[in-house]
Amino acid sequence: MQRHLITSAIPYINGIKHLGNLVGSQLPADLYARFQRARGNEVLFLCATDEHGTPAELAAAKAGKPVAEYCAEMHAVQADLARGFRLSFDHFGRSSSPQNHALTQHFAGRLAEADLIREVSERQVYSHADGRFLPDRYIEGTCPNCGYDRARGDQCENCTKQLDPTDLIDPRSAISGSTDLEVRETKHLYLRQSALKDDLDAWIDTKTDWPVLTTSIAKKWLHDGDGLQDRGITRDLDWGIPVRRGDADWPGMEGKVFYVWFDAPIEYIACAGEWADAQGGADWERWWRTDKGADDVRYTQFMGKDNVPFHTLSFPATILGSGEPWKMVDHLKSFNYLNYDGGQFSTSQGRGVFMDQALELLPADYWRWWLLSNCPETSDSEFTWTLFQQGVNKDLADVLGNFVSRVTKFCRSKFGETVPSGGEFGAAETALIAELDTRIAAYTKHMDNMDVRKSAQELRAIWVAGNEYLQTAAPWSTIKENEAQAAMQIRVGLNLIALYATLSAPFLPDTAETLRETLNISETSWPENASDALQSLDAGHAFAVPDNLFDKITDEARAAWEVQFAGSR
Ligand code: B3M
Ligand code: ZN
Repeated sequence: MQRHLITSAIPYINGIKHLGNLVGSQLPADLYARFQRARGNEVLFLCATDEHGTPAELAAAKAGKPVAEYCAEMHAVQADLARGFRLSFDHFGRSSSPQNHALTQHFAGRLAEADLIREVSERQVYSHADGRFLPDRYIEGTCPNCGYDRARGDQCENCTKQLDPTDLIDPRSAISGSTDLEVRETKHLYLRQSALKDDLDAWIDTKTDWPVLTTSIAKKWLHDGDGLQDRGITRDLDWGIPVRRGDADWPGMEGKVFYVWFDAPIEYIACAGEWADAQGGADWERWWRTDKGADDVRYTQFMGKDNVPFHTLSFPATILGSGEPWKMVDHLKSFNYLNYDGGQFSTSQGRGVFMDQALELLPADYWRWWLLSNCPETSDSEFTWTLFQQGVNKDLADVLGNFVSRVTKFCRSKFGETVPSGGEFGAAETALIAELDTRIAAYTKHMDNMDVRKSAQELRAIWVAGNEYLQTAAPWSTIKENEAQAAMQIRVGLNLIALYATLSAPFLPDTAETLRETLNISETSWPENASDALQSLDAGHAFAVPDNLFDKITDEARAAWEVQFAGSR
């Protein structure tokens, strides 16, 4: 039995996530976790909300609520939607948890002891009207390079030039619009990543099975220009984890908090502590400390491509720098972007379909199937209502749903609602078994490798194989001359449904559950071989005919949704 630690990038707290966010980390992570559990492996699957940083503060202010209250509410909302999409986290934690406070401060203390933190005096823009220092991207002004009048303090969106806030002409606060700004001296802590460059380089070199895309991003940051830069890990904000050195105060750092990207990945570890506490004291260190049993854990992270540098460099720098035996990531699965109907999904512009809206339209499995089978794996991919309608109607309704309906209804009408007896396997069944053996092996391999689209294609092919068998065997004709043979054919059909329940469960957990209830079977184990799998339901076993598994999306519904989602939320 293998042990799999699986984490999804933790979604920001400020608002409900769109389908592009969902398919870029949480959903494929869930697919993998469900698959590994189904294989009989031990899994700890963790996710959380990322609750610190300026966006959280601003969203709370906009909602007119204290930040802590806002975060607690939004965590509950996101947890509820995660359940709605059947994301099977062992724990859905919060980066604002006491466990993460303690652990983040612990890491900072260890890094300071290892002389990996230095203090830097900086000049930063303070806004009197807002009563706060402004992060670079919350300062707007005119670009000195191209004259664009809405350039941000970190970069000009128009000409892409990297900027310093002090470069901007006529700078103003992007929060209030106020021009009453002042440059003030403030002190911050920097993590000396440059001192860890060789260690990181050597560690990345051991990751020979990582996609080139991932290692090349890491190598670029390590070697381009002046090489890996030290990173500010503190901020002048009210909301966040107070800067401390372990349990001790940090003189000169009063009133400051750690930068959100410093504490967010540490939450992967703290979340295991939250999980353990919620279990009444389970042993979480056996998942995270290589000196306490985690050396045989395989750790996989899922994330969008923009998160890769933080997971290949910043977080590993924190761990390596601590000098403690924490488990480091083994495999890192990253995704490109899902676009929405010719543009981008956008939280700030409310463009696209958001998780709550999706579940109001259709059950989770429709979305899970389409999103996973079209996920932006090797390149960006696109959601359109037409593509969505096609995928759902063809794959789910015509192939899987139709198969289940035909087999169960035919059986009921000719043999009643029990698995019929009689007949022997012949050439058609032998051929089906051979095809299934090949395909199940391929499917299992793709799932193990996290090749999501290939997995979906193979699963679809397995459903198609059943349809083709049924079409060729044609029990509705066979029964006219040879009832025993028709009984055998339909028995194969019913066993195929049981097999589909098992194989489809990682993609379609609710449908799998319905199929198991229909067939009156409990949790099934991953098939060893197709021959046994097709003989798992004995003659005489009672079943029920399910309601239609999937409704087709009509052209009217599609057209209405296109209009409904054309504007912004
Ligand atoms: N919250 C960004 C994102 O959701 C950030 C990920 C943190 S992972 C430690 O894409
Ligand atoms: Zn510009």
